[in-house]
Amino acid sequence: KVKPAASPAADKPAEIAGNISYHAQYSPHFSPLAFGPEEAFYATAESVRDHLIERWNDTYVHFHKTDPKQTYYLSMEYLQGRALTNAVGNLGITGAYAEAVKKFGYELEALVGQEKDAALGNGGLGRLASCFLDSMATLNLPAWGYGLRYRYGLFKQRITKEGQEEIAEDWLDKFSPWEIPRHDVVFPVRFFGHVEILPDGSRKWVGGEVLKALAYDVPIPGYKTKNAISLRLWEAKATAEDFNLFQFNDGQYESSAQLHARAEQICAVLYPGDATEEGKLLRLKQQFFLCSASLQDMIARFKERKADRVSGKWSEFPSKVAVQLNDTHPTLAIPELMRLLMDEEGLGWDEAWDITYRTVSYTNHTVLPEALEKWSQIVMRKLLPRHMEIIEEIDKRFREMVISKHKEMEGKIDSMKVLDGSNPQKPVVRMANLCVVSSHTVNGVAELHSNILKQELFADYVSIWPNKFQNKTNGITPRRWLKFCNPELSEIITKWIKTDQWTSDLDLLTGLRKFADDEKLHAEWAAAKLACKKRLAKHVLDATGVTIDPTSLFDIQIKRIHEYKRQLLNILGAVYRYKKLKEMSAEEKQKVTPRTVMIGGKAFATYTNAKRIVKLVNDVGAVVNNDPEVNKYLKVVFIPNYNVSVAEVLIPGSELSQHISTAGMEASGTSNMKFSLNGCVIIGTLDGANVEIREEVGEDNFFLFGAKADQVAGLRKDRENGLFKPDPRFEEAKQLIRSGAFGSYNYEPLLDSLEGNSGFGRGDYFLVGMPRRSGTSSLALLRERIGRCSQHQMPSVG
Ligand code: DL6
Repeated sequence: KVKPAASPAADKPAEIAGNISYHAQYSPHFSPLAFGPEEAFYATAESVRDHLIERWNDTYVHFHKTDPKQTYYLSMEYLQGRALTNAVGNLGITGAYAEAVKKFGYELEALVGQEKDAALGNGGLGRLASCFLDSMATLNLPAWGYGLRYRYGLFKQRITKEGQEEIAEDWLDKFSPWEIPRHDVVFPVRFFGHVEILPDGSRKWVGGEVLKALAYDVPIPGYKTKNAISLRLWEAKATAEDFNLFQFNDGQYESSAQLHARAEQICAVLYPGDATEEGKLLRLKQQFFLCSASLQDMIARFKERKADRVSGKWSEFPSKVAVQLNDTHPTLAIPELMRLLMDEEGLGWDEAWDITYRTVSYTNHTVLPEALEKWSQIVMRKLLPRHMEIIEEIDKRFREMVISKHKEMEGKIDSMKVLDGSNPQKPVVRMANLCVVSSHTVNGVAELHSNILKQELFADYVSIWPNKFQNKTNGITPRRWLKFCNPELSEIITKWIKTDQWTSDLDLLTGLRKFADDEKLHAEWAAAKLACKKRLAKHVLDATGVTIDPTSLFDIQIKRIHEYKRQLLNILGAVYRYKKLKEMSAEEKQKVTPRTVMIGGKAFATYTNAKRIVKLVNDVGAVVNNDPEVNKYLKVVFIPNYNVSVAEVLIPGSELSQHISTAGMEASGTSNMKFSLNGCVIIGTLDGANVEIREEVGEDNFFLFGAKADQVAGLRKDRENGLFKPDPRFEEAKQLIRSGAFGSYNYEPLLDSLEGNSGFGRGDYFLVGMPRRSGTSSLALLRERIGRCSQHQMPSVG
């Protein structure tokens, strides 16, 4: 055996530079004569990957020997963002690499900017998955993530005169230096076909089409530890046998490679449009593909870790394997584990069920009815006939159990059961119900949300399983979201509390309390904020061409565009502010705090109202920013193509951030945590994790806004009963838009959704026009606090 040469000593920039040079020559993807920033980035990343691979291999061997219980996180989404800064930061080699790349005439930051975001996710749910991986690696946990290797990530958002345009995001345009194709890790995944009953009475799923799942591993390094875990992403492949050479030679090029084309579709994009039957089928295929490949892999590892572990040891499975379902998207893991245990490993129903139940847990991330997945039983039976049988059996046994053991709940069975046939034309499988019935633990993602689950959405199940439901408030990694993205503030914190241990123990930040009134700290803090604001202003100029004033108040709302998140309320507020500025005398304007309102986020391609909101923000910005009478006091900027890297620039530069969802609708939110960590003040409703953030930062440091969750139903009723008296400011803002002040685009449908009986059939379902019950207003408090925190005077314009 020849021992391979070790990767360069992590603390020797000269050795590192040699290794980068080695990669430029011997892992060539470009002409060896070129070494521009792009080539330098790839060679540097490959050099860093050498360190990762060593740790990642050692970690695998370690856990192979110690055979602990391993957590597997199953998620359709991972919003990884860029990896270089995080990798060198977690490995503690940032300085050495910065020095090494200088030898080629580069700054490390410039190379970092060459990396494409891995945007294999949509929003908070995907970023949470990525934060969990980082944290689990840092906590030395034996954990893996499983996902899909989408060819195109979440679309790139381009803003044109028409509004948002979606373009395929080509994160694999060249290649990803972080992934390792695992040609030794391949599993078959079947679709369609039929179920055969074998002579011994057992069942077997046969026929249909069989694709291969090929693993790509992305090593995830922990911070200040050697633990490096895996994010295993599956790619769908067809084989040479599926290629019809005869047809090809006969000129029938398309039909000769049909299965290859179908394989490519599976991992082509994240969340393909599901308005058509084909789209729905493709999404279901994606979900099953992830579940089947991942479970086969887990079972293979379970067997591999103890070679003598044969079928007699299946009862050990739940003490070695924990499967966490990230929302309902990977629900098919439940019937697939049952199928693998029964049909492939020969276990009986009871044993397979006991193992499955003790292995699987489910995290709920939403109470929005339209986001609670329901799959057509007809489609499910066609695509996954054996799984449909298993789901039917789970449903039947659940109903029998309720009748025999919880007679008092019999009247509730209809809403609790898994299969809903109330519309015989369109019978569906309720995925959340399947998860609750089949998981040993169910959690919500913030205290308020978990309480809503227990008291409303899943209340009936609580009487059957009182201990099944838990809360696990979301979290974020303080490395990416403070240490690496805001080095200025991080250094100040470390200096004042005299330790950098806060990077893995955030409670240590309370050490700053005793300096709360120290002017020197305030001055340093303000200087750091200004530096971040200048960086943000440069980003805005580069991305939009709009110049913003870094001394103005930076007021930011960045998140997926959705009516419940109420970006519409925010922009109506900006419209009103604009109108009042127009009415002011020059003298009055002098008293106004200049403000830059920034809104960013992607609207799902088929979500028309969300796209109208994007268009409105852009149209308002175009007028306000070019109006010489007001643009010293107000700018409105739509930040295009919001993604992880953009967030890393925006959040450190924020002073006020908006988390104003209709109470009860935002399960948690995680950007609220990132903003708070970066010294930004939140204006928010008592929703999701806002509630807990407010408890931590104190009421005086949080601008409370709007109705509470338990008032929302009453407010909607009031509206329905005609008891809504519109706030004149709300009416003025709508009127100004209707007047054509922001262009001739037809905003009527959007404004209509705030009135009468449009939208969900109940006008202004999200309570944009009726954000709070009359009475207490936090506006006065808000004015006072903004005035204090930003040293600016608040405008008197609402
Ligand atoms: O739990 C992560 C994240 C929460 O922070 C957000 O509040 C929540 O909206 C999001 N949920 C989803 C699921 N679908 N929807 N809507 O993305 O999860």
